[in-house]
Amino acid sequence: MKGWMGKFKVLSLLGLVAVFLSACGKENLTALDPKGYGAEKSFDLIILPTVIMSVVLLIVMVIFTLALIKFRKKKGREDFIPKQVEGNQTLETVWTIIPILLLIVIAVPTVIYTFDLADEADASNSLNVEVTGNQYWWHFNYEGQEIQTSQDLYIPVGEKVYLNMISSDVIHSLWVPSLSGKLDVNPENENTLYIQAYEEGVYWGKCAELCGPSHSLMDFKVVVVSKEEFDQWVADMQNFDPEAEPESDLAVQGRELFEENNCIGCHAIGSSPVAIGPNLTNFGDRSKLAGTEEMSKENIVKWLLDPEKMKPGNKMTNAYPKLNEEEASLIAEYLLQLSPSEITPEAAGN
Ligand SMILES: [Cu+2]
Repeated sequence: MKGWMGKFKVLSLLGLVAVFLSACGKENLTALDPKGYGAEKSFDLIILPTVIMSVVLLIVMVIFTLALIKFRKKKGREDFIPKQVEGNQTLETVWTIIPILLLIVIAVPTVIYTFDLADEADASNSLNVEVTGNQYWWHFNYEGQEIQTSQDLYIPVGEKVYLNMISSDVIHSLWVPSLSGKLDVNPENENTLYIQAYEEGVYWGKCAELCGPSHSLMDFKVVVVSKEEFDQWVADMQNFDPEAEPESDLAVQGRELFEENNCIGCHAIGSSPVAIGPNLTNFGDRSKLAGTEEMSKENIVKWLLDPEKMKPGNKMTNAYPKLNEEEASLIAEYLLQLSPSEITPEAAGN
């Protein structure tokens, strides 16, 4: 009975691990299916030690099992004591040298890749994006391009894109598991990471450093598009006129409310560097609301009526006047039509 219970526990644990791993695979939030240079190198560094250590484990378990069988207490030989061996220079030398060799085999590629992934030699002739981590969202400033945006980072496929990262508050960590390794985003010093994506698509990114009550909701997307699409997106973002009159009457009313309530004090629309809250230039194109929620009018209204409920500890909760449902709905109309480009996460596919 006891044995069965033990097996049941092991099976349940394996089941849980399987569920956990499959959840990680959702929305390509996985380091096990690399689609970018940094992720590929990181994956290699997961596989190499795993294979080496599995072989070591296998050999140790085989020797352990053989010893268990060989030196078992046998009937009629209960008092038998095997020959005691003390000190064996050959054995001791072997089991010191083998682990050293194995560690060298793991260390060499680790050191090479570490330097390789920190290499900034191409930064001056590549696309550079200044990334600011905020509780609990990401700001992207395309250096020299007059483009500011939040939450969705557009990059061209195949090219090295340098992310120069700083935090406006606490320590965060940027991680797009299928494209790159992770790197701390500190308030004091700028850290640089480059991303080079192999395939077009939308890749899920996360903050990987506990940074407050909504840390687990600090998600963002990397939208990888072709070079032509990227150039088109850049042109669309640069040509966007934040002053242009919205097409629908509801959106016009929403915009009036947006101005009356001084939303613009924190949220810039256009290339203004104000980034107390997320830049809303292409809000209507975003793949998700607040990082994780479905982008819908209903959810925007929910957010506007009670942001604290969707993202506990966010700055907006105490910073804006309470709206009624009708006002929230009009503002949502205005925000949803902020769509400068046809190059969107939806078009880039998932
Ligand atoms: Cu964070």
